[in-house]
Amino acid sequence: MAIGAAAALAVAPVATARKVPRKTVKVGDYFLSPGKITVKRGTRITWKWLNTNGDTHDVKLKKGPKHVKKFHSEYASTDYKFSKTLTKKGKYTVICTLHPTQMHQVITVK
Ligand SMILES: [Cu+2]
Repeated sequence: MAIGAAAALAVAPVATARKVPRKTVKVGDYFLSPGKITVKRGTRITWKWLNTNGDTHDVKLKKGPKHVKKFHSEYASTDYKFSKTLTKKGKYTVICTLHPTQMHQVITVK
């Protein structure tokens, strides 16, 4: 079954086999890394909390393109992930609300 499915995928036209672009961002003690990124429209961003963190962090959309709904993760220290697909072009400023001066990030969606 799995082999058959793989074979079917292999012969499918490239256009239908296109995957959602993904990007992983690290959430560490007092940093979001990378701090500045540019991605394609429709990219699914996953913020991944490092397992070495001692402090609690969150991820919040502070400012985004017009009509983009603000998002806010849970508060977590380790072992947590939060994902969002960015479908509108523009600039997204993301912060940790507990450490906004150290932990901020600008994502440009093209
Ligand atoms: Cu923080």
